Amino acid sequence: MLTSILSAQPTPDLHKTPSSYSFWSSRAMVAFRFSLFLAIFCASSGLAVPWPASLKHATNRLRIVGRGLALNTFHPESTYMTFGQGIAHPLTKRADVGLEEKALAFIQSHLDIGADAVVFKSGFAGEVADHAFLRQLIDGIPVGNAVANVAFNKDDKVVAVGSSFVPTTNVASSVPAVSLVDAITAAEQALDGTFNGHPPTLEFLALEDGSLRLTHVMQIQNEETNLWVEAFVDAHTAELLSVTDFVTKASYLVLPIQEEILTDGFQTLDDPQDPLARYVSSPDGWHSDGTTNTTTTAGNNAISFKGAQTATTTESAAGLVFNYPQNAATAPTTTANVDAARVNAFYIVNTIHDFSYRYGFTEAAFNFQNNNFGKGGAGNDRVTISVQNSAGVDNADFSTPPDGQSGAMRMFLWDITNPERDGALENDIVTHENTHGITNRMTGGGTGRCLQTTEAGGMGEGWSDSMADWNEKTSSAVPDYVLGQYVTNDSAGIRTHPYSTNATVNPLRYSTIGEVWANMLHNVYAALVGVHGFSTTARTNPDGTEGNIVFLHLFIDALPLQPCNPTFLTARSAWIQADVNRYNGTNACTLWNAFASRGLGTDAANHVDGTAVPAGC
Ligand SMILES: *[C@@H]1O[C@H](CO)[C@@H](O)[C@H](O)[C@H]1NC(C)=O
Ligand SMILES: *[C@@H]1O[C@H](CO)[C@@H](O)[C@H](O)[C@H]1NC(C)=O
Ligand SMILES: *[C@@H]1O[C@H](CO)[C@@H](O)[C@H](O)[C@H]1NC(C)=O
Ligand SMILES: *[C@@H]1O[C@H](CO)[C@@H](O)[C@H](O)[C@H]1NC(C)=O
Ligand SMILES: [Ca+2]
Ligand SMILES: [Zn+2]
Repeated sequence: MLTSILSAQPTPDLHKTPSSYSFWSSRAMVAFRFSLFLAIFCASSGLAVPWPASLKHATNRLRIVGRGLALNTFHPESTYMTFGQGIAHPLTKRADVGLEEKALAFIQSHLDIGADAVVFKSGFAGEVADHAFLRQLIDGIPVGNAVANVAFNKDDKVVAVGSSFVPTTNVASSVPAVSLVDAITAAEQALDGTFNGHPPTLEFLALEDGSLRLTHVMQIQNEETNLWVEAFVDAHTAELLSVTDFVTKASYLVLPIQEEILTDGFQTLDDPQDPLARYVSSPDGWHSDGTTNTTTTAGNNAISFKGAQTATTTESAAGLVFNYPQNAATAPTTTANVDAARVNAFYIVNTIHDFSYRYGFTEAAFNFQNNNFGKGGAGNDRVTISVQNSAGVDNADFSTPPDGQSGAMRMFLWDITNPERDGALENDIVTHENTHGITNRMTGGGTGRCLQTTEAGGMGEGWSDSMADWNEKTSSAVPDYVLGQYVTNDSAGIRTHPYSTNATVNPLRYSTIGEVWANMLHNVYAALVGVHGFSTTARTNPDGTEGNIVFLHLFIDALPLQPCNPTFLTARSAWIQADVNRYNGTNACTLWNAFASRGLGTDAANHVDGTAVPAGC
């Protein structure tokens, strides 16, 4: 059940013919497209309408964890404001005030709270904005799901503030009655997993009924059931109250059945590494961790191996000549094909590391590296890539624990064809998974906790598809985009519709939620390339003015700018603000028109389409 690139949905046609399932109301059907797990839960419990309150997908998520435990997690709604050219903060007039100090001062005045009610969590200075991430504090204990983010532009003005701080009228005693050991036992039993030794914390947790519970927070894993969560166990009752799910799973996807051949071929790339990466993103190259050089698919940014890291070796190549052609006629598990898979995934993840670094996913911005070369952030967290992982089939997933713990990519075999196909050989799937790591780390300050609601998690799928879409462009043409053609041997890929600027080809709008975020970004991309043209060197030169470069800057810049658990509305606002920060708002109308073309205009709200754009657009 815990899947990422697409669901393990047993009746794949269901999504494509919603009208034939009259059992569900249209709203339930929308939710069904959006959340497979939710829909299954509702079907079995006989509920026709999963969301009594229409906005719950912005604050909740029903999760099925471990061996089928259903948990409804709650994430207080974020308020979010952006300020264009910026507003002053209380310490504006003081010279040399640090990010932490001014962020704390601003949030105290903005929310009218005392200095003892907020604590700095993390922050970093980006190229065009500085970002601070804060948490609510009660009796010196942080509230795990009540957070804030403040962004400052380079004129020292506040340009964005998000907050999910909650009222503190009903707060549990801050002295635990249940020991940590007992809490861990309770979590292990409830989740059918094992505490992984990562240092536990004591945090308050805001619940939907307005109460604040004291919780022991610890990580629980179970490889067999694809479980890796942060468990929040009530420190007074030992009840499991909530989880942060680090494994990114899809929720609205289908497996189509028609088949067609993929034509893209393999190429030998000599020294594909960004030549300037040695000075910028990977100072010691791809085959060194900063102290030791390797001749294997193990380096500072990633390590790729078959199956389990402990059980199987990485790929080795004398002289770093990784020349392992795939043999398409034989099973993926044959030696030559395992070699090809390890090498390809390693190459893609390193390439993404290097170009995303140039656009702002740096050490300080919580990226994945073992050695951070003293540039900030927490190290020892290169991406682990398990190819041909046996935990699943017809899928892939990516786990994003907090900064300082490795992101874990797992690629599975796809059994639709004979011989089977390997997801590690389909670049859009590797890109999709790797992008989950980028969005989960950059939203909310490196905690891995801020794409947890149904809506934010669904948008996470959209960013991942959008990055794959971006990555495959080679000219200013913006053809319809399909993901997952190779592994499925299907020209329709694994989504319900191709991504297209043509509303006949892809009719999804804001009101249909689900996959539409990726199509909105496809339209934004097409509009920007239409205005600014296309650069063939966007991966290695982020300083160009072309539309695909502008797009990726705004994509990355908006992530730390948006609030924890963003909605379509707040994520869109973050893009508009990102454009002000970097381009002084010159693309505002281009962006507004593209978002409005799919119903996300200025008058959009509560998943009702709006096509209005600001005056002058
Ligand atoms: C690792 O290789 C790089 C060149 O790729 C070289 O500059 C560096 O000195 C080597 N480091 C060690 C420890 O051998
Ligand atoms: C892929 O689909 C085509 C067309 O349906 C079919 O001829 C071919 O055998 C399929 N390839 C595999 C490996 O299943
Ligand atoms: C949009 O797609 C439809 C269906 O493929 C096609 O008939 C139509 O010409 C397309 N419109 C444009 C503007 O390309
Ligand atoms: C930026 O845009 C604002 C209006 O939105 C304008 O007043 C200002 O002059 C612009 N700054 C630059 C450097 O173009
Ligand atoms: Ca890191
Ligand atoms: Zn995904």
